[in-house]
Amino acid sequence: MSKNFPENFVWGSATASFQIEGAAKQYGRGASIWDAFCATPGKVEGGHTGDIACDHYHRFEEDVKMMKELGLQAYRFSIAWPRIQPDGKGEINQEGIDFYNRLIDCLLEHGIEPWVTLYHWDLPLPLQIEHDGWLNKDIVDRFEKYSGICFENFGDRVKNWITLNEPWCAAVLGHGIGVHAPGRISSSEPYIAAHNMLLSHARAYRVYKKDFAHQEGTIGITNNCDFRYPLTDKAEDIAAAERSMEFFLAWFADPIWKGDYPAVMKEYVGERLPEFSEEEKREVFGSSDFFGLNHYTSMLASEPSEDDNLVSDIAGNGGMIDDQKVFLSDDPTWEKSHMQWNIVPEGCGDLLKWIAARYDNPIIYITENGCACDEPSAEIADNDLMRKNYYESYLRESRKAIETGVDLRGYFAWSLMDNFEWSFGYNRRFGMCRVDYETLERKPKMSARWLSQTIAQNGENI
Ligand code: GBH
Repeated sequence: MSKNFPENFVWGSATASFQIEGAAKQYGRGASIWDAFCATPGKVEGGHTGDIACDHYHRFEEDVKMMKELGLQAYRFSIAWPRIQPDGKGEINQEGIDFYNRLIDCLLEHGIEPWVTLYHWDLPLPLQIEHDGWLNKDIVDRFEKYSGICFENFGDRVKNWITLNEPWCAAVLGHGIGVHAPGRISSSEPYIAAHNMLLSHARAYRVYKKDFAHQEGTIGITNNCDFRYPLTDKAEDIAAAERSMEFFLAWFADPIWKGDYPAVMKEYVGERLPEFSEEEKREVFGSSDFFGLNHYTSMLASEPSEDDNLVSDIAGNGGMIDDQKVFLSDDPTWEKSHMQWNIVPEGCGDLLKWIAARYDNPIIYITENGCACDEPSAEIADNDLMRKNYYESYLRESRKAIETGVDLRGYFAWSLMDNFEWSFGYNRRFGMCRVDYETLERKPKMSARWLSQTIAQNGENI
């Protein structure tokens, strides 16, 4: 068996508009729910905002050059909806279109393939204030229009589209426990938001296939999933781990790959789980050309005992934990990242296999994978051995999964550079390139140089 990754394996890195662009109030960009969330006292560490971020809006040429030097083949970025339609529904802001045209052209001139996410959480604020954002079904029509504008303007050059990034986060973190914009806290809204996101995704997919088929691109959704191992080999713990996976990933993936929500969710959530009409089921089923996966960490799952405290506000585990009836814990031997997320490389391989088994071996792309390291100085950042080891071990397990038949076609490291880490502000660094937030200077860290060599030999060094 060759030690290489498959021929044509896509090697890239990823970012998101709000996390890097800055120029938040310039060039006709409207406000997003994240601008409002940042302006709400106590929501973001240090009161940080996206106003300047990494100033990528002004420095994208330098950033593309850096990608080229690292040998990246693909770059996944997101489009800020409020830059394209400042109020989310009406007029197009030409300056926004021009910006992404410049970025896309620059990438192509450097031989880097653009992978474009339409929505990475920066919803135009008026849609939230006037229409309740993802809670209102009329978002489906609005997302359709916005997507169409993007396909029409960029689709001659962009051949890889991702509709939504991590609807689980927008649903659970944004509408369940309120740690992400729009900051809602509810036990029913996450299911409604998720439902409308699935319908919006599917609509964008159908429009692309119907009206833009001549562009001959691929389009899919990216879901995130933390893997779950059973705490013990007792049947009820094995069932708890499986149930947790269904609440995490199958919630979003089953409707697309199987045609409806998992039975266990219908049973446990009851009438708070919206239902798809037969027509909607048909629209959602089969609406993704590939399985986009963002993966970072794993946890242990068990059947809750009487004294287990089911805390519904553990960030990341989600308010839905009350519905799942699963108790989550850590294996004390697992190393943790600066996010306190467990570093569990074999979880990555096992998750890939879980997806392959449940969804009939779809084409998978890892559209995000990475590690936060505490890097107070440039010297420490330059020695990011922990991140290099993280990439290497997760990639090794990915390759092993490929060897068992998993159809993994690409890997995008999160993130190209240090950036605005949502509610943690600029205090958590995920970048393979350092950003000095004073001077805004960027510099590849050791992990980036390692990834660069890895790409050059298609992973033979792993
Ligand atoms: C991604 O989400 C985002 O797409 C990206 O914008 C962001 O910058 C990046 O990750 C880093 O945060 O609390 O131990 O139970 C990641 C999705 C969901 C992964 C919650 C970790 C919680 C682990 N995350 N999960 S834990």
